[in-house]
Amino acid sequence: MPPQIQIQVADITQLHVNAIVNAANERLLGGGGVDGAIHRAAGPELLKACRNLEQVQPNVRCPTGQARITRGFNLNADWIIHTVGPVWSGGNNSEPKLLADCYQNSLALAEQNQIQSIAFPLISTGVYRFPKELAAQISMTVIQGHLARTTCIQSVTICCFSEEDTAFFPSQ
Ligand code: AR6
Repeated sequence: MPPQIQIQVADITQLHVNAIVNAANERLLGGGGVDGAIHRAAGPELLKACRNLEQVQPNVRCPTGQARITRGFNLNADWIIHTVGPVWSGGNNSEPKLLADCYQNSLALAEQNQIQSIAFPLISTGVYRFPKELAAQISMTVIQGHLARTTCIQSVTICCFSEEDTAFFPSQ
C-alpha cells in the first residue's frame, strides 16, 4: 500500500513535518498569505537564504511551476520547499498544468533531499484565485501518482486553512 494523503485543518507553520511547502511568488522574497506567515514564523534568516538563491531572470528566483528549497530555520519543519503557483486568469493559460508542475516539482525536490514527510497548502487558491475544486483535484491526482512510485516519502499532508476547504477533498 502506498502512503496515504492526510487532509488536515491547520496553520501550516505549526506542523511537525520534515518539510512544508510555501505558495510563494517568483521573486521569493516573501509576501502575504501563507508566504507571509511562513516568513514570520521561520524568522529573518529565511529572507537571507532566499536572497542567496540564484536569480534566473531579473527578480525571478523561481519561475511559475518550479520549486526551490531552503532550511526551515525557526520552524518545526527542517525544510521549506518554495513553489510558485499560477495566477488564475480563466484557465486557458496553462494554469492547470502549471499547478500540477508545482506539486510534481515540490515532490521531486523532497525526494532529492530525503524528505519523508511533507505538507502542502492549497497553492494558488488565495490571492492567485485558482478555483479550489479544480486545485484540489489536481493536487490529489499528482500526489497520488507520485506516492505510487515514491522511494522516500512516507507521509503527505494537505493543509487546509479552514474547515470549509476540506469539502473539496474525498472524506477519509
Ligand atoms: N497555513 C495554511 N494555509 C494558509 C495559511 C497558513 N498559515 N495562510 C493562508 N493559507 P495564498 P496564492 C491558505 O494567498 O494564492 C502571497 O502574497 C489560503 O487560505 O497564501 O498561491 C505570495 O507571496 C489559501 O487556501 O497563496 C504570492 O504573491 C492558500 O493558503 C501570492 O500570495 C494559498 O493562498 C500567492 O498566492
